[in-house]
Formats: sequence, structure tokens, C-alpha cells
Amino acid sequence: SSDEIPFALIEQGFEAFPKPAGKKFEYGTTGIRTKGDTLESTCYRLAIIGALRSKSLNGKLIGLMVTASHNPEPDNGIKPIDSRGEMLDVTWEPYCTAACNAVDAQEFFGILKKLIHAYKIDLKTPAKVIYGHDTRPSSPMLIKAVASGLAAMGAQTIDAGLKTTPQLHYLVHAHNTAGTEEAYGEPTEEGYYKKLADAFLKLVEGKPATSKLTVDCANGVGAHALLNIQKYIPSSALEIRALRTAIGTKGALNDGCGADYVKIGQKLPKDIEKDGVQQGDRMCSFDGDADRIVFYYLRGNPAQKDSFRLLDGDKIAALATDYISELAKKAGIELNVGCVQTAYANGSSTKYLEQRVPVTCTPTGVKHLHRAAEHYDVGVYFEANGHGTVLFSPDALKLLSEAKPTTPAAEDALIQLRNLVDVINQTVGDAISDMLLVEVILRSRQWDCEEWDALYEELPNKMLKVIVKDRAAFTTEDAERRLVTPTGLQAKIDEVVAKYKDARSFVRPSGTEDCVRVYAETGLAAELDSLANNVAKLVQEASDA
Ligand code: G16
Repeated sequence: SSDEIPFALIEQGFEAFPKPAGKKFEYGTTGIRTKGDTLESTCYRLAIIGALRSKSLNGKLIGLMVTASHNPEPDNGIKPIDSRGEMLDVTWEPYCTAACNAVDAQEFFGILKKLIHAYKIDLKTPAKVIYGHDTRPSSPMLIKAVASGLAAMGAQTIDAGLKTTPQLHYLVHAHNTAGTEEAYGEPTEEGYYKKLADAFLKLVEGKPATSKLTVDCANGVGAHALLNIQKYIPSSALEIRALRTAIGTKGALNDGCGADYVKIGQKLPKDIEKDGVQQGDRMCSFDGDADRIVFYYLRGNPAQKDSFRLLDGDKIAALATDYISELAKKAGIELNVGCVQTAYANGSSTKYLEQRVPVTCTPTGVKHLHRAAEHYDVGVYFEANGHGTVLFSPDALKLLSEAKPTTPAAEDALIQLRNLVDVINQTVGDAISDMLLVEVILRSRQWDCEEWDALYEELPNKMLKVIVKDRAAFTTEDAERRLVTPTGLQAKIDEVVAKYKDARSFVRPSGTEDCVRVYAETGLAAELDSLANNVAKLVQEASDA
């Protein structure tokens, strides 16, 4: 490797992947995301930054995932993954934004130089980058731009091909820990399935199987992962009915299905009744890159609108928190279990959890929740939309491996905890892993959905999108619970909210879609629409003013 940046080579690609004139890119909730056909320049440039990131981490492997997750099929994006399998260090985000917006090669080089200086990057260190993509039609074209940027940097590369986002996170962590005491697993896609499946099979051994699970794969890459993991989990251990698996059908991805559709609409995937879904069936939906999951079922008369019951990220957090706390107690080990949520967490879920464990609230985005969860021995973090996981700290892992249980019951609990660590993706929220986690807990408790649902009753809630002229005009504080700008808008929202019983509402700009989101929650279901619409109206007025 040379100790200089290969500007001439980089410039060739820079010209080959021109930035669409006038387009502004912004590093958002998980990376850069917008219309897929405008993203080649961004992918090329972030590949170069990715290579620098790897160099700055002493040549550790980093990841680049091409996906737009829950967004519509024509969208795409790129999510950079850091060397421990977590999201990219947030201090790099402004460099990414600036690099993607640079209008010419000179400006781009200036940004690279600043980055190299700020992080004292030794350019002689080799770079290693793994990249993967979801099922979007624009992915192959964007992967070419990524590969070209990495080639210009002389980086060592691994083309992981079609992967779920959490699989790519797994691969990064597994590669970087291979052969060490922390070895996370075999660094292959098969290794991922084996690790999860092995742990799952141990966890459910000897426990009577529950009814079949219906999975909506959002017509995305989750279908591929689900099919593959079934090679390692026989249907006698978990009976799965996979629906919405049409990966190759144009326009099908996330269309009328998937975790976001179900959560926001609080309804079944479109036309799923035609698949013979019945009252009491346990169902779940993945999102487009399989990093989120929500569960649901029909209670009472399926013909009635309110028979749909959602078991979202909040309910998963409650289920997991209780279960892990209980196991720790049984095993006789002291673990500081805590929960991390965002402002979207239902008020009832926060209340439920706060009665049991410490609870932290962070801004939206797994990067924020993940970091906060690291403060606990066991950090359960879930966004209401179903994105989340459970982190076990190095201290907790040590405790688990060294504990000497004194009774058979304590020993059982300890073994269960150890296997739970392996079934739960420790790098990021993962629909497949979370699905298995929920199945394990329900089976241990011999619960159906209704019993799980009964943990608490959520407050009526609603989410709206408002299309505004400039979402950057909306800035927030207090973990996004309050607006700072537009000036005066928060006071007006407070005034409206005060008119409703047990109400809460907040407004924040989306970091993945071009809109402002409004969340509303009320004590009285009949007042919900009125509150949400009134707040949305205030947002629209502020934008038009
Ligand atoms: C991403 C993030 C999530 C976030 C969601 C919506 O999900 O990973 O943490 O909750 O976007 O973010 P926003 O409200 O800023 O648009 P995904 O599944 O789309 O990658």
C-alpha cells in the first residue's frame, strides 16, 4: 500500500459516477437513503470513505450494505457498518454527507484530506471491506459503484451478495473476531444460520411445540434467509408458513405487506385473508431487509375491525425483559437488566417496564439505542416499529460463563441464558433472530399470542406523515420529544395536547423518508384521530408559513 491517496484513480470513478445536479444528500437515521437511481455517486464516494474507515481501524473489516429497508422498492440506500458489527461511528456522518454533496473532485479530495487528518489515518494500512445488498432492482448498479470505489482505493474486498442487513452485520463481527477469544461465529452465511439454529434447538429442546407461525417476508430478502434457516430447523421444531416470498416480482417489495405496513396501518398485510389466516394464528412480518419484526394475531371475530391485535417492538421488549430477569433470578446471578426505547414507545409499555427495570429514552435509530443499551449488563432495546435486540455486556458474559449454580433449577436457567445469548444477534436488530427469541419465550411459557398480549394494554396511538417543503426546518431536543424549530410550533402543539385526556404527541423529521412524522397517543380512542390531525395541521401550517 502507498502512503498517499490515489487521487488520479479516484478521480476517474468520480467522473464516471456523476452526482445528479442540484441533489442534496443527507446522512440520516441509518445512512444515506433516497431514490435508487440517484445514488451511484453516493455509493462510489461512501465506498472510498468506508475504505478509509477500515484503515483508521487498523485494517479491520467494515461493511457496506446497499438497502432501503422498509422504503418503497424504487428507493435505495447505503448503510455503513463498523468493525464490531455496529452502525458507523456517528462522528463520521458529517464527512459522509459532505463527501456525497461535493460538486467536484477537488472538493471531494479536500474532504478526504480533512478526514485523514482528523482521524490520523495511516494510509499504508490496508483496507478491508465487505459489501452486500437486498433484493431491490437498483442494487446491482449501486454495487458496481461500491466495488469501483473500493478498487480505486486498492481495498481488499468481500462481495457478500444477497444478504439481510443483520447478516452483513454478523459477518463483519464474525470476521473481525475469528480466531480470538471473542469469536462470534463462523464468518459465512451458513455459519449464521447454524449459530442461530443450534441455539434455538437447544433452547426449545424438550418443550412441547406451539402452533405454526405465519411469516410475511415483505417479498424481500427475509424470504431467502427464512428459507435457508429452515434447512437447519426441522418443521417438527418450528412449523413455519412463509408468505409474501416473491423476491423476483417487480414492485412487490414492501407493497401492502411488511413490518412497516402492518405497524403503521395497524392492520394485516393486504389480502392475507385470502391465504386462509384464522383467528388466533400467530403471525409476524419482516421488513424489506429483515432487520425488523412485528407480531400480530386476530382476537375474537375476525370480521370485526378491532380484532387485529399488534404485538410490536414494545411488546417484544416487555416479553424479553421479563423472561431474562426471571431466568437471572432463577440462576441466582445478579444482572442489571435495562431497557432502551424511543419516544415512539407506547406510554403503557414504558409504564410497564419502568415498574420492573431502569428505562432509557433515546432518539430514533438503532445507533442511539445500541449505545445506550451498552450501559446495562443486559440491555434490551427495541423501537416500537420492531427494530431491536438484546445486548449482553462483556461482564454479563463473564458472569454467565463462570457462575456455579447450586440447584438443578438454577443450572437449567443458566444454560437457558447462555443459549439465549447465541440466538440473539449481538450486533443489531434482526428479524430472524428476534423471531426465534420470541418463539423460545412463548414456548417456555406455553403462551399463545393472547397471553403475551395481556402483559399490558397499549394506549390508542397513531402515526402520520406530513410532506413539508423542508424537513430540515424541523429540529428537536429531549430525545426528539420536543421541537426546537420552527420557533413557536412546540408551544402550539403543547396547547393542543393539553385539551385531550392522557395525551402525548410529538413531531420529528424522518431520517429515511422525505417527510415529517407525527406521533399521537391518547387515553380515549375516540379522541385519537382528532389529536393526530390537529397536530399534523399545525405542522403543515408551520411549513407553509
Ligand atoms: C430505520 C432505522 C430505524 C428507524 C427507521 C425509521 O429502519 O434503522 O431505527 O426507526 O428507519 O426512521 P425515521 O423515522 O427516521 O424515518 P429501517 O428498517 O428502515 O432501516
